Amino acid sequence: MRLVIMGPPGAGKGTQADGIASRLGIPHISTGDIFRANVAQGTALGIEAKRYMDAGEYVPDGVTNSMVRDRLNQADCKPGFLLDGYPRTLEQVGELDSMLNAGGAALDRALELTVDVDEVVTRLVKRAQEQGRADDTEDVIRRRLEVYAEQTAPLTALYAKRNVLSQVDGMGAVEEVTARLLKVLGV
Ligand code: B4P
Repeated sequence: MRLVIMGPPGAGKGTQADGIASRLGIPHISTGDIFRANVAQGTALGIEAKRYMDAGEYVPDGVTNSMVRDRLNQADCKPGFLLDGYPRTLEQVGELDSMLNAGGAALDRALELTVDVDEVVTRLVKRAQEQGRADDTEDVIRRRLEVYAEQTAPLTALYAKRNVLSQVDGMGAVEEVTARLLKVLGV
């Protein structure tokens, strides 16, 4: 299965993607996790990405697209993958299409987690207290939500037009949301 999971910051993408991908036996590819690993290792990619992430902005498409292209070309992605946090812009959608088309494949499903804004802010403020992520301060959270609304929310209409979008309620306990996602996927 070739899947993407979308939703605003704090919707539970990373949380849910872990469980779903291991259940399906496919790799969970989180662009946010890859950027954070690079930041932690102090690579050139990490140094560049950190500037944008700390401000709540998206990392430029050129950087993100080539990183995803390299990852999807690895052998473990042959049977499928779950992309978490990619695509986030119209240009990234086009790039993903061309990466898939090159291998004669297409996206099976785009899962969109829907949540209330108040709930998202509560979750991220809690994570800030627990993990101290640099992009979980209140100002940056607000900016991330704005960037999501401007650049990423419109992408769901595009996937709906292609008949691959499934909207799933992301409110409630983690296990309840997982059960809803698995039901939509028929597993
Ligand atoms: P991400 O790592 O994708 O961060 P995120 O949007 O905050 O989602 P995350 O997966 O962390 O949160 P989750 O909802 O699971 O991106 C970070 C940054 O990287 C971006 O701002 C951008 O700068 C850059 N970036 C990444 N991809 C990019 C791209 N394609 N293009 C350009 N830039 C890119 O969980 C949030 C919290 O909620 C957690 O603490 C979790 O424990 C909690 N939670 C989850 N589900 C819950 C539930 N049901 N109930 C209660 N709490 C819950």
